[in-house]
Amino acid sequence: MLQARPAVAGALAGAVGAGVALGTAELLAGVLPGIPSLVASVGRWIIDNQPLGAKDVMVSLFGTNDKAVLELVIVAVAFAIGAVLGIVAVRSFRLTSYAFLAFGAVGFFAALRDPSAVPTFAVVAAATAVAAGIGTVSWLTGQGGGAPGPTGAVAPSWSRRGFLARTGALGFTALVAGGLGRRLIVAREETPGAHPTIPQPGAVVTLPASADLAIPGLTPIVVPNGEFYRIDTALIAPSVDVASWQLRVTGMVDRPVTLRFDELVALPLIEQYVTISCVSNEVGGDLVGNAKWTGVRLRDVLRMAGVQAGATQLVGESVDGFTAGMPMAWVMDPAREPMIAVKMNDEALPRPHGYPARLIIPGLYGYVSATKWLSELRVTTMEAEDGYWVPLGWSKEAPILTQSRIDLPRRGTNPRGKQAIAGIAWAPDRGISRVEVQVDGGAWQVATLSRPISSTTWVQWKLDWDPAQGEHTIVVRATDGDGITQPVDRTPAAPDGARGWHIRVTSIA
Ligand SMILES: Nc1nc2c(c(=O)[nH]1)N[C@H]1C(S)=C(S)[C@@H](COP(=O)(O)O)O[C@H]1N2
Ligand SMILES: [Mo]
Repeated sequence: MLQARPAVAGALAGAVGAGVALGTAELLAGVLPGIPSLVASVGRWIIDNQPLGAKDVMVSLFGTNDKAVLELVIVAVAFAIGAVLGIVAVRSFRLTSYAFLAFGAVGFFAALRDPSAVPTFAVVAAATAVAAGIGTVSWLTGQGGGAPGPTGAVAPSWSRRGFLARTGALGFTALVAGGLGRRLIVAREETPGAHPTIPQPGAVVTLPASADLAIPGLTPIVVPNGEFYRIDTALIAPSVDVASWQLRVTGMVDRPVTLRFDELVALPLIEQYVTISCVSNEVGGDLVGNAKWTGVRLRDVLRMAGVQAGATQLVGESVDGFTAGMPMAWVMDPAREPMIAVKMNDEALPRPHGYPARLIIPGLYGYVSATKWLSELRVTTMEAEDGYWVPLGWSKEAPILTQSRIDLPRRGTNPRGKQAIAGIAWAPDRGISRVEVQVDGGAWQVATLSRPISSTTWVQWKLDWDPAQGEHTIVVRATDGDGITQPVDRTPAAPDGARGWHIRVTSIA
C-alpha cells in the first residue's frame, strides 16, 4: 500500500494520527479535571479573537448549535492538517514530528487560558497527545522508528488490506476515546456543584395564584433549569471549586473587598423572579427565560467596599475572563434590586448557568449584566472600559426591549376546534400592561394576561379562538408598563436587540 500510493497512505496515516492525538487529549480532559479539552480551548481562543460580525453569521446559520459547529470545524481542520503532515512524513518524518509538537504547543497555550487548568497537567496532556499522534503516524507509515532502509525509509510490508485495517482500527479507537472523553466532560458540567449550606432567605417569594395560565404547549411561567436557555462564550462551563472561589470588589472603592462563598451567603439573602433575555434573541426567538433567583443584594456588597463618587460603570468579570459592563445608575436605582444569585429555582446554580455565583440585574440584556461564574466586581467609569461584546459592535448600554411571542397555535398545521392563541410577553423591569392580537388583518383584540409575578418578569397571554379551516395569520404586540407599544418595524438583533411584531402563519386542517 505504502509503496504503491505513498501520498494516499500518508494522508490517511496523518489524519488518523491527528485523530489519535485529539482523542487522547479529550479522554485525558474527561478523566482529569485539571486538564482542559484541547478542542474546546482552541475554540475559546477563536471565539475570543473572532472578527466583527462572525458570531451573528454563525448564530444565523446554526442557531444555538453555533459552538458545536465551531468544534466540529476545528476537528475537521485538524484532520486536514494531519493528512498533509502524513504526506510530508513519508519524505521527512522529522518535519512532521516538529509540526505535531507545534500544534501540541498551540493547544497547550490555548488550554492555559482556562482558569481551571493545572499547567503541569496540561503539559502532560499535550505531550501525551503529541506522542500518541506522532507514534501513530510513525507506526502506520513506518517512518521515524526502526532502522532506516537504503532510501531512509522503512515502509511496513503490510498489504493494502492490512494497512487499511490498522488505520481503521486506530481511527475507531480515537473516535471512541474522544467521544468518551467528551461525555465525561459534559457529565462533569452537568453534575451540580457542592454548596456549603445556604441560609434560608429572610423573605420567601411565592408564585401568586393564576400566575400561570397552565395551557398545554404554552411556555411555563417559570422555566425549569434544565430547559433554560444557555448563552455564553464558554465551550465547556468552567468547573469552579466553591471552597477556593472568591469574589473581589475592586476599582473606585474606598476599601477593596474579598469575599469567600460562605462570607457572601452570610449576608442577608433575598429571592425574586426575574426574566432574563439575550440581546441576540430574534423576534419570536427562545433566548429568554424566567426563573426564581436567590442571592444577596448587589448593593449590600458594593456598600461594603464603598463606591466612590464619579464611578459610572460596574463591570462584572467571570473566572474565565468574560466581562459585562453596566451603568452604575442602573444598579443603584432603588426601583430595582440587582443581585448576586447563588440559586436558580431553589437549586444551586447549575454549572452552565454560573455556579457558584452570577449577576442578575433586572431589565438589562445578559451581555451587559448577567455575568456567570462571577469573580470580580470592578467599579469604574463608562469611558474606562468596554465589556466583552461592546468592541464587537454591540451597544454599550442595552435595556431589554419590549417583546411578545406567539407559542400557540404552533407553526405548520393545527387541528380545528376551539383553542387558545397564546404566548408570552416581557418588558423587564417596566412590566407588561397590555397584549393585543390581530387575526387575519381584523381588529386588534385585547388578550387575557396571567397575573404578573412582578414588573421584572414576563407574563403569559391568551385569546380564545375557534378558527375556520384554511390559512390564518396571527400578529401580536405588547405594551409595556410605561404605556409604550412595541414598534411594528423589524430590526435585527444587533446592536441593541430585535424590534418588531411577531407574526405566525398557521394552517388549520
Ligand atoms: N461568564 C459569562 N457570563 C455570561 C456570558 C458569558 O459569555 N460568560 N454571557 C452572557 C449572556 S450574552 C447572556 S444572554 C446570559 C445568559 O445566561 P444563561 O445562560 O444563564 O441563560 O449570560 C451572560 N453571562
Ligand atoms: Mo446574550
